[in-house]
Order: sequence, then C-alpha cells, then structure tokens
Amino acid sequence: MKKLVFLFIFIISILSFAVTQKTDFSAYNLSGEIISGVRVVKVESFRYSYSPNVIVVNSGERVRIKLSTRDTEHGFKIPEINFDLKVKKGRPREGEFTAPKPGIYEIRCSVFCGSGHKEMKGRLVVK
Ligand SMILES: [Cu+2]
Repeated sequence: MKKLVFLFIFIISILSFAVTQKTDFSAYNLSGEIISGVRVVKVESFRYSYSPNVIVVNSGERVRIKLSTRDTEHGFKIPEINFDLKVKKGRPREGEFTAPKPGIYEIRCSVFCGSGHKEMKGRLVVK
C-alpha cells in the first residue's frame, strides 16, 4: 500500500513538472482588446488576487494595463520586466510595457495590503 502511495505521488510530481514546463501557449486565449495597436487589458485588484488572474499577451506587442482596486491600495508588479503600477480605490491607473520573450512571468502585489499580501499573485503568459 505504501508503495502505491509513493508511486502515486511520484506520478503527480512528474505531471505537475510537465505542466509547469509547458512552453506551448497556443491554447491560451489572448487577454483584452487591441485599441490603436495596443493590447488594452483591464485588471481589477482585490484582497488577495486579481481579476483576471492570468493575463495572456503576444511577445513584442505593446500592452496597457488599466488597473483598479475593489478595496484597498494594491500594486501590480512584474519584477522580471521592472513593471510596477500602484492603485488606490476610486483612482484607476494605467501603465504600459512591451511584452517580453515567451514565457510565464509572475505578477505580485507591491503594496502591503494585509495578511494575504504575500500570496497575492497572478501570471503574465507571453506567447
Ligand atoms: Cu498587497
């Protein structure tokens, strides 16, 4: 029985590794809409996540994030590309960046917003 449990855990580990290493992003639907050549994506932040939580863009395109917050002040930071946008309630803000090379980039909150702040994350998928 123990052997079976270990085998099961082993298979799950291999599968999750395969999923995180996946580099074919063709199945992801692109986020937002193109306005004057810029991909405009509306993002709402809240304790402790983002809506949408996964943002999908094409490599090399200009991306504009229109950020708002439902509750308190939050940030929308993509450390790997040095992008950071902070927002206060009732005062939406926007910022632009050029999508980097294909890959998955972490988005995290850059303003301390409570007990779940460290887990407030999203993903930028660049295909
Ligand atoms: Cu936060």
